[in-house]
Amino acid sequence: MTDTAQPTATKTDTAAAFKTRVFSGIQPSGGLTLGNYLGALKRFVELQERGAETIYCIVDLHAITVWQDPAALRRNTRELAAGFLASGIDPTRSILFNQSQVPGHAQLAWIFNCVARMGWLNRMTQFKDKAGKNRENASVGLFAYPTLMAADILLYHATHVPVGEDQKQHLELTRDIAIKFNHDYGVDWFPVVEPVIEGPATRVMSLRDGTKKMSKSDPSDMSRINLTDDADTIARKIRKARTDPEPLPETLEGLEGRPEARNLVNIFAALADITPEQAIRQVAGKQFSEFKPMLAELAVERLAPISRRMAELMEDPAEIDRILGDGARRADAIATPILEKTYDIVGMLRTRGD
Ligand code: AQP
Repeated sequence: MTDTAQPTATKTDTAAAFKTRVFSGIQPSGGLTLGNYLGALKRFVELQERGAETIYCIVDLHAITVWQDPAALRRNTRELAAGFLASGIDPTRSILFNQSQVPGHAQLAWIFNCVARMGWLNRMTQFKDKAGKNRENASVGLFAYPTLMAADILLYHATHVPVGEDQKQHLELTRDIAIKFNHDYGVDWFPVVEPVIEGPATRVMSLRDGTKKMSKSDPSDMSRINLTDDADTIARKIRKARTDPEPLPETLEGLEGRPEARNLVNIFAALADITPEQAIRQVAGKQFSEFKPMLAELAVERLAPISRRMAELMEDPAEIDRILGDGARRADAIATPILEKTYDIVGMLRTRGD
């Protein structure tokens, strides 16, 4: 994606010319983490500010691929919406909505279930990680998760998808589905999407294990910083973050084989809006006893206004619902003609006339 988010090269085809349209989503499967903020939300706001057409989705249909308590799902959906808004998403400039309010996602996903191959899905590492040893007992939805994700993106003819490193494989599958659909039906209909994986925090790691992704569903709350954590909790989690006994090195190469140290330096860089190279120059030679309080102070400074704003927004759930409903109507207006054309390409009769 270019800095100015200018329209990319256009291909005229059966649809309108493809232009830059950004789509991304986050699951309401628990509270937001620092990983979600740095790897996703902060970047979503940057794209909005660059003037791209931005569509952001709270992917509740994805969340239920593992069990969600219904009351918790409703609360988490509103809280995630509050997280988007508090981070700087402006619902008049971006479209913000929850996935289940636009039926086209599930409808297009079914078509893609018939395009994607079992072998492709069998290779998805996220399914293997999430299903663990209990594969036989995983939901069919968890297995088919990537086809729904492809539908989310292609339902809008999105061209650019900002995600963290963990979603790269799913994005490649989305490209494969678009290419196979276009090939099978002899059309040039779905765009081949570009992942936008940029910045120092495309993979924020657990504070307890620098080889594992920071995740909202990790059983240990100490492994992550939640956007709702207060200043004391953030400082305590950073103080207790696993590290090694060596001081910080002079260069990034010196972080080789030190995943926990590397993670904290990357987090520092992302929060300070500097590169990891600049970050290591600032903290070179410091012991963790000195670096961790610096990091905690910066994290609190950056996150406290967001968490305060989220709490204020959560006091008015009706307003959040209104914003999501309005976003869903606007998203649906883009999605419906694309879905209808797709049905037509596939050969489904459309005779209701409404
Ligand atoms: N640790 C991370 N570092 C960088 N980016 C991250 N993202 C998630 N964790 C990190 C990015 O956040 C977006 C939304 O992710 P998601 O909630 O839809 O699903 P996920 O990647 O599975 O996130 P979690 O926190 O691990 O959720 P659970 O625990 O429910 O599975 C994506 O762009 C993702 O890359």
